[in-house]
Amino acid sequence: MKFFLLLSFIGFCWAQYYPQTHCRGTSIVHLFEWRWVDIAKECERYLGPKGFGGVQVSPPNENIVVNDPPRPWWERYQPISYKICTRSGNEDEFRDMVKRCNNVGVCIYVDAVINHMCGTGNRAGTSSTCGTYYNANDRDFPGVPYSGWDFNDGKCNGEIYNYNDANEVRNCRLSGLLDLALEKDYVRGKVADYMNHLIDMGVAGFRLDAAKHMWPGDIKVILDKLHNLNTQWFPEGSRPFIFQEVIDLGGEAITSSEYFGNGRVTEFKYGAKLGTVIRKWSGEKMAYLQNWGEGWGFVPTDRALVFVDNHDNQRGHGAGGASILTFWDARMYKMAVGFMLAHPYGFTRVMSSYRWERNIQNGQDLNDWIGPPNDNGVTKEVTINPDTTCGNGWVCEHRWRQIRNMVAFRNVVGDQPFSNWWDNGSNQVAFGRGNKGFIVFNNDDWALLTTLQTGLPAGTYCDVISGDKIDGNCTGIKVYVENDGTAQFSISNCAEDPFIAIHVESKL
Ligand code: QV4
Ligand code: CA
Repeated sequence: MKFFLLLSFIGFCWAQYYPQTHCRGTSIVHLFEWRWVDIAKECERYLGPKGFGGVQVSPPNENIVVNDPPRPWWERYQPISYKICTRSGNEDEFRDMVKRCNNVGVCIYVDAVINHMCGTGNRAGTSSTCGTYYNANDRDFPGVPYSGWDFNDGKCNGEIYNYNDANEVRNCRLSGLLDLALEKDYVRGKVADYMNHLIDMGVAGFRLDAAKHMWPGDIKVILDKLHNLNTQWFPEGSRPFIFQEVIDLGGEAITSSEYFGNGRVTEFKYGAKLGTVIRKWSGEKMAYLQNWGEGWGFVPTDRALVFVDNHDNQRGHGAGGASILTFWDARMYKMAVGFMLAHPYGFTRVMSSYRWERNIQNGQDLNDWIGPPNDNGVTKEVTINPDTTCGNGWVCEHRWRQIRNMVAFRNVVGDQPFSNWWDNGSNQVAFGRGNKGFIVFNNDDWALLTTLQTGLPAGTYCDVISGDKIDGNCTGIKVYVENDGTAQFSISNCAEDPFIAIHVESKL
């Protein structure tokens, strides 16, 4: 009995770093700007069956309606109240989505915007997604309610300029957004009430937006007020999974390690560096990835939330710069996402985007504000084409065969160790995950033809990048593993996808 108690204690006190086992899957997908009704359907028809562990949803709380520019995606990062009422849907639709996704083992993680309310530049009115009145000039948000007492004006009356001053970064306004006084019990109570309302519906955890701009101690007090997860789906005593948005590329007063006690942190170095390597910029090459992870100066693997791109840096917001790979660079993007999902480092998040008409002038996209596909501001439905891709302008990277199959690869290999590394000293590399999976990349400008130790049992395997294993057949490349575990790999540098991945469940 004592042993079980110890295990359950470890389980629960580490819960903020790992999703609940009910969330069957080792990756989550950010369905950016999707409507709740569409997410519910996607959980049942795709994410559950394909082994996605969860969905990060866009902020579900009422936000300001911005008309200039017309309905930008970023209006959802300017809260007006904590009513579940946005372009993605109302509370009933949200509740139904959580239930239907949980019922197929796909957990819901809410993007919690709790550092601030709307920008100071907005005047008063009811231009909000639920019609709630607000007066930014008077710091008046009757929908919560918040008043002047609840903001940091007394501590700091301006914007954040100096990222080397930790007080300024926490107490001043990020891009002019009214900064909440999170050291006040009243404000902490309102934020916790909002998050508990979501937890009681069945939400399994949170992305904490702009966490760098909140004191770690204030976050901790709020997290300690959170309820245990809903026992309709989660074991008694389960705690929410937490990942904090902290952009730390080094050189600032604030470091991500300050936030480790609260949960995981977003590791922005990951996507920036991986993009540089796959693009072969600055002399980087894939052979250098042998010590990928903490060896590259990233946070410890059990504190890292990793991704190739996110909703900010895929359009030049936030951090990462020009090296960030996105769906616009599809061939390289699939290699980067494939590498991320095969490698053991960190907890992985896949981006799922919508297309917009870029207008790049001097390296900046003047259309970086464009919101989701819509009809006069009403977000469009996610339609599914006969070939399983998405229509209506939704990119659905998570449905691309190469990415969907690598999400499955990560589930199959579990916690098997990084093994059997090989490289040609340039951009041809390979590595395994114990005796469960193996992946080979050719990012050089010449063919790869070599025999490698895979660590896998002998047999014929279907490559899950070029195809699928369907009814006992491979629709793509076959790989023959000999009794000694070796296999010959041939990858043209002109291949549509110059990488091959096999695992024990793609074996014939
Ligand atoms: C403008 C002026 C300000 C002025 C203000 C007055 O720039 O100087 O004081 O008006 O109101 C939008 C506009 C921005 C405008 C602001 C407030 O782009 O020009 O300020 O609204 O009206 C997203 C977008 C921002 C957007 C914001 C709010 O990226 O452009 O600002 O939503 O709508 C740092 C942080 C990191 C942050 C990242 C973007 O450390 O936490 O910047 N990332 C998260 C989210 C991100 C979001 C926010 C934080 C804010 O991922 O999407 O910003 O919630 O690195
Ligand atoms: Ca703040």
